Formats: sequence, structure tokens, C-alpha cells
Amino acid sequence: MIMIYSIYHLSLIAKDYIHILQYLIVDIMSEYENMRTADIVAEALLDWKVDVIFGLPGDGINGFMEALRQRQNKIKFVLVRHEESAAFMACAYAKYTGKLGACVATSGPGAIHLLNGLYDAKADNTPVIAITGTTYSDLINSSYQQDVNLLQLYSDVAVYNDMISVPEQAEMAVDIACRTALAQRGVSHLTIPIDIQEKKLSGKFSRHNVAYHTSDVYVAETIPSRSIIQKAAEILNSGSRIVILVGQGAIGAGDEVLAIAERLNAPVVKALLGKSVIPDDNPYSLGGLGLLGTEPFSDAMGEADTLFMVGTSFPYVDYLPKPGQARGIQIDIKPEKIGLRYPVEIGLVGDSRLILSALLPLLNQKGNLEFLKSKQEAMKNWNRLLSEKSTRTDKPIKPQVIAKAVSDEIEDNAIISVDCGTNTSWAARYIDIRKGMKFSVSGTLSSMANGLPYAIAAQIAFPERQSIAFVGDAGLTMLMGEFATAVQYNLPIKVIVIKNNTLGMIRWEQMGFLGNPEFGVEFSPIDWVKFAEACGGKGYSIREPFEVRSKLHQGMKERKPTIIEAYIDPFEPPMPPKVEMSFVTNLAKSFSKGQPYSRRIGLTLFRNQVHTSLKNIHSHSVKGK
Ligand SMILES: Cc1ncc(C[n+]2csc(CCOP(=O)(O)OP(=O)(O)O)c2C)c(N)n1
Ligand SMILES: [Mg+2]
Repeated sequence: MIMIYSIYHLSLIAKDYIHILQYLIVDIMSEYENMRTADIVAEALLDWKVDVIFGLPGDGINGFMEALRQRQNKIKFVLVRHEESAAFMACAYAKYTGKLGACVATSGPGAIHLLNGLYDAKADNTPVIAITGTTYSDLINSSYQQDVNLLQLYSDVAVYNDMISVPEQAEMAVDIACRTALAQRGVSHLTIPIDIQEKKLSGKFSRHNVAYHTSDVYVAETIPSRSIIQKAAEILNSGSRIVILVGQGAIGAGDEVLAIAERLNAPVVKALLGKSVIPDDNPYSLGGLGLLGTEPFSDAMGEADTLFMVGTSFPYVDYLPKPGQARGIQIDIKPEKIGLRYPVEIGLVGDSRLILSALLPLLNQKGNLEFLKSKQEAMKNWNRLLSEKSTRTDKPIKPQVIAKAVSDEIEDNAIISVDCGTNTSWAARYIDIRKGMKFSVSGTLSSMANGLPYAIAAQIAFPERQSIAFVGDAGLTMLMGEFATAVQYNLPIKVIVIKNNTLGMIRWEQMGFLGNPEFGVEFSPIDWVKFAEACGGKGYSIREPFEVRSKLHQGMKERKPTIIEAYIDPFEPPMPPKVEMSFVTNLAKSFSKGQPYSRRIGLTLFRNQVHTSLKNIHSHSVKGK
């Protein structure tokens, strides 16, 4: 008993000695000794290769700003005009580079402004770290100036959400935050009280903490066991009408996707976030799906006996094959996404490129080309229809004409950032992705206003490439101040505005989905040329059909940030690939309830119909000759 007692005590004493020893070692070794919390956070972010941080300071975060000022040759601070943009930029930076995105804002209002952009990152599974300030540690929750409970506010958006309350915690907190954001592909949030940002590390770690016990190592590549891949191969080998659906998670695996498509004679459908996975003119591509998609995709989904999803959780399940119709296989980096949208037999968790490479040798070359050929044929017809719509010479100009001209004008390595609205439909269908291009959008959150901040982030990440924002006028208005940011940083982005002075998409939703007359969708116009010039950039206006190509060409060649506004037909409907009867009856209902402009809308629809029919007659007769 006595012996046990004394051993216990000896061990305690030994532990104390180890602790004292640790303090000594820390004293000798500490790279952070006597450093302010703010500096430790900045150093730790650098260890995670954070090289750009987007934000806007305030007194709640000035201590951290000083840390950034002192490290401006290692970490670039980009000053925005609205914190929401900073979060969008961090998200886009991560999407376009594959790195961790970062943003910073002050306590209270600054942190609140970040949220929408952070939700964009959360919704699209994009790793971002947000650093915010919080009021003085001894005044938290006292209704002090800008005292907002940020931990509570960020609890829904963040996968890791913490307050740094002592300098000794700082490095560990950043390590966990960065690793969690990368591992869970989401948002990490660290908030630091004003006084704590200034507080220096004294090395007085708590009894059970050990300095530097966390690291900045991240292991990302994962691949399932061979037996599971084999099972997936068996299902694919037994399918005869296989459709491959790719999303954002397949970006960078385009060659592997195409190799599998060839082996299986399987057409490839692209969710919008995965538009850049394979080129639009590739014979295996059926373009997009959903409301913004193509008609052939819709037929392919209807006929598929096997659905192979790669890196996508495309939300509109009604556009997928009916449950039970097709055997499902899914690749996703996040296990919780497996089986989320479609019942799958096999879920392959891991890196899509690695898994596809492992899968390919296990797949037999299919002989039957019938399914693929029928869809390729349908795609030719679909492309003829798009070509007919994008070569019209009507005035007002059809938005499709603008999108197609942009597509033809952009460089081979362009990065295209698109906003939310009818502009998304035009970009999805008429801007053709070539190999090497990048493309993104606020996908799952479908927020307006992301286009301009995304394009800025893209240009910062890739100064040598062409960065295009294709946006609506309302979306652009929301964060238009960022055009001045582009001017300030000499970023020669090109912003193409679809100018209809309307919340275009909402007009059609109110009429076509609910059968109501439009309400609250029109706004007074902005002269985007004057605005661009007032900011110090360049502006072009396209009003006439004959000047579409020349003005675009001129605008794209500018070395300054440039806005090209295109006056388009505000009544051109963004039609789904297959028009449902309910859409037509709702439209009629909205007309009967007093929809304004019903005559013009009716006429536009009628003319579109006549135009297509005439073209069809014409092309048939030409074919017949
Ligand atoms: C932040 C935000 N607010 C509202 C919406 C709903 N919404 C979706 S599209 C749209 C209209 C967008 O108008 P505009 O940017 O002019 O594009 P257009 O449809 O005219 O091409 C609105 C209000 C949204 N998606 N995001
Ligand atoms: Mg608009």
C-alpha cells in the first residue's frame, strides 16, 4: 500500500519536473516567445501556405492588421469595399487554386457582412478560414460597442468555430482551423478579442498543454480499398446505358472521366460547378443538367440504366433517373454525400482522379454504341437550336447572342465567373468551355453578387490569365464597389453585364412557377460605362446587334478593368430544356391576373416560336436539297 502510495507521488513529482523541463525547453526553443497573438496567428497561417487574405479592417481587428502589415511580402492583403466580397473572394480563390482561402473582418458588422460569402463556401464545400475580431475579453456579452456573439452567429456556417483567448492557444487553434477547413471542405472561423490580439506569449502553458503539439501537415489523398473499386467496376461492366454525371469534385480529373466515358460508351453530363471538367465540344459531353441544361441530358437521364456520379451533389434530384430505374455509383471526397441525392449501391470515398485511374483498368470496353450515338445525335440537334438562338439579329439584342459572342471572344485559358439569374442560363448554355479554362459560380447557395468578387480573386490567383465576370445588372449592383478594388489593384478583369434593369430570373419565376404577375422586379438603370470610368476603369456599351462582336473585341483587349454592358431583350425567357405544360398555363394565368408587358412578352414568345419553326423548315429544305 505504502509502496503504491509513494510510486504515485513519485510519478506526480516526475510529471512536475517534466513540466518544468518543458517550460525550459519552450523558453529555449520558442519561436513564438514574446510574440503577440496576432503575430502567432499570421505565422501559423503562413505555415498553412495562406498567401492571400481578403478583408477590410476595423478597430476590432487592427492588432491582426499590424501582423499582416509586417508580413506583406509573404501574405498579400487585398482590401475590399464590402466584407461579403472578401468572403466570396476567399471562396473563389480556394475554388480556382485548390488552396485554402482566407478572409478577415472586424468585430460586429464586419463579421456579419462576411457571412453570405462564407455560406457560399460552406454550400459548395470549399475550404476557407475567416479571422474576425471580437470586443475586449473583459467586455464580451456586455452590449459593448460592436459586441456581437460571433461564436453563436457562426455556429451554423463553420465546421470549426473558436475564440482565441490566450496567445498560448493561438498556434494550435490555427492548426486545427486550417486542417478542419481542408479536411471537411468547409469554413473555419477564429475570432480574437481586441486585447488578446495584442497579448504576448509568455510560455505559461496550462498544465496539460504542450507547446507545438499540433502540426501544419495535411494529408489529402485518399482512395478506397481495391475490393470496393472492383465491385463498382462490376456494376459498370454490367450496365448498357450508363450516364456519367460530373461535378466540382471531378475538376482536374477530366482526362480520367473521358477515358472511362470512352471505355463505357457513356455520355457525360456536367453539373454547373463541374462545367470545366471536360470541354463542351467534346463528343462525350451532353452539356449541363437541370433548368440550365440541355434536352439530350434529360433524355439520357430518362433512359439510363446506370448512373455514375463523380464529385457532385447536384441538388435537383428530379432531374436524375427515377430511384430504382438506374443502378447508382458515386465518388465523393465526403462520405456524408454518398447516397444523398440518388440511391447508390457503391460509394467510393476519396479523390476522384485517383479512384477513376484505379477503376479504368477494371472496366471492359463496351461494344454497343447505340445509346451514346443517339445522345450525340440529339446533341447535334440541340447545338443547332442554340446556334439558331445565338445568331439572331433582332433588336433588342438577345442575351444568347451576347453569351455566344463572349464565348467566341475569350482566350483559351480564360477563367469565367458567373453570377445568379438569367445570366447563369445564358452562360451555362452559350459559353463553351475549352480545355484548360476554369469556370465557377455560387452553385449550391446560388447567391447573387459573387461574379465580380470571384473574377477579382481569379485574377489575383492567376495574373497572366484572362478573368471574366459574366453577370446580371442587379447582381453587379449589389457589390459594385469591388470594381474600384479591381482598379486599385490593377486587375484587368472584364465584366460583361447583361443589362435588363430587372431581376430577370424572378420575373419569370413569378409568372412561370406561380402564375402571378411580376412584382418588385424592376429597378432604375445604371450607366455602367460612366460608373466604370468614374472608378478609373474602362466602359463599353453594346446597344446594336451589329456592334456586339466589335465592342466585345475592343473591350476584351483593354489592359484596365473593364465593364462591357449589353442592352438585351428584357423579355427573353430563360427556357428549361423541356417546357412543361404547367409553365405555359402559369404564364397564361399571370397574364389574366394583369401581368404588365403581357403583350410584349406574348409577342416575344410568339416570335421565338416562329423563328425556330422557320429555321427548322429552312434547315430541313436545305438538307433535302
Ligand atoms: C443575394 C440574393 N438575393 C436574392 C436572390 C434571388 N434571385 C435569384 S436570381 C435574381 C435576379 C438576379 O437579377 P440580375 O442580377 O439582374 O440577373 P438577371 O436575372 O436579370 O440576369 C434574384 C433576385 C439570390 N439568389 N441571391
Ligand atoms: Mg438583370
